[in-house]
Amino acid sequence: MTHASPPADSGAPRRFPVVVVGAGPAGLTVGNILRAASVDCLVLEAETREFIEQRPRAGVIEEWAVRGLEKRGLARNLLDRAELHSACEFRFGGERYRFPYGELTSSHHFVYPQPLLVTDLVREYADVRGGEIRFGVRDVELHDVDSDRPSVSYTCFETGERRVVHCDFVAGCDGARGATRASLPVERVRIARHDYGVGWLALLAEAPPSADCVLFGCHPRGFAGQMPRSRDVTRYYLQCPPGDDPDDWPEERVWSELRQRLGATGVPPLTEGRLIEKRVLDMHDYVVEPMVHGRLHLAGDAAHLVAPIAAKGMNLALHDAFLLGDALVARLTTDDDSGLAGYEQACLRRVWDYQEFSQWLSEVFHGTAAGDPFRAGTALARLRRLFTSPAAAAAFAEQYLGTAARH
Ligand code: RFL
Repeated sequence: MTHASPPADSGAPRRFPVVVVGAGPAGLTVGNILRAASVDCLVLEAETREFIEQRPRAGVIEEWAVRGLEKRGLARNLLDRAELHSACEFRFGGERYRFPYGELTSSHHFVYPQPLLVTDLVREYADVRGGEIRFGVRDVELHDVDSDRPSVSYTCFETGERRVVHCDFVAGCDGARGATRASLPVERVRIARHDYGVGWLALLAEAPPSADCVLFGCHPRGFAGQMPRSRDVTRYYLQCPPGDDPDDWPEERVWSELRQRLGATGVPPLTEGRLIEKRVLDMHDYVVEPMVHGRLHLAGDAAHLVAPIAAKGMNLALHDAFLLGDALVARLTTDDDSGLAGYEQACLRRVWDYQEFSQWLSEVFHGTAAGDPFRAGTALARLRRLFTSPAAAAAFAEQYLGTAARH
């Protein structure tokens, strides 16, 4: 919410050129870019450091995003430890079909769990580049973002006191449930939303991957997916009704469904293990416009959510963060405004491209189980086309890897 003027600060008011709200991949990347240029900034995070370093989420990072992190000195551990993937496998009609996207694009997916990336980014920001960060903050409020003297107030975790920070710019990187989006003027905001009408039971199993690549099972019982995360932990997904109760999915039921939906001629049995995460995600997307209001710039899930169907969300968050970090540095060090002026358009072109691809892929994944023979027929046609038409395969690989030269 935007408040006309900040409340009195119970301590000495501070001033930072930039306040970043949210220490996810977007916020921490912006913070690191600013610190590399010796621009001071303050990151405000609602959770503890331990919590954000362990929160399991994404795992697939596109090569252009890895190179963007590398260019900014943020990919050392990732490049040492990430697994490089160059193929995925579709299973449908009782058969398996390997899709070697690395051969088609010379580009790869890097598998590196989000908590490891966040751990690297926090360490680099706070411990190496000397960035300031407050954990456990409450009730973040933005003030006067439509003026050239914005400020941010929050309740301090340690003292319970209200603090005020004056700044030149606010980066709203506080994810899908954050507070900064509420500062956009109600009369100008447009939220474009798409509901898929399906849920995914998102699972983490304490077990080695069942295959060396991502698996997509398109089955009349519903979609199933396998995404390797590390040598000991594997993510699985099972399509389910939206709003389903995870408690209705005991371990035996989960493994039985996975075996059926990922079954195909000649495949080895799944490597089963204890389930350490089990939650239902209602699959939906949204895009918030404008992403910019005065001195507030939104980035990542705060501005746009893309269901994890095509593993794109963190990649988009990093794309925004590269653009925003570089643009803020240009503005604050050389008075060059061009990056900030073009920020929203540059973000949204890739955002809409990825949203469209997720929608396309959703039909491939879910069409077979839609209970509609027409949708099942067209879903199968899309799948077969990937393995019969080199042009269709090349187009799919480009979108799956995000390698288009222009968006
Ligand atoms: P984040 O990561 O949500 O970070 C936002 C941070 O802001 C904090 N926060 C606040 N701080 C202060 N005040 C407030 N009022 C605040 N409210 C919130 C939060 O605690 C948090 O630390 O947003 P960011 O940086 O935009 O990054 C987005 C990504 O996290 C997200 O898009 C991905 O996780 C999506 N996603 C995937 N993306 C990929 O690119 N590849 C994948 O393989 C992939 N797999 C996934 C995913 C998301 C999943 N879930 C849980 C929806 C798999 C799953 C299961």
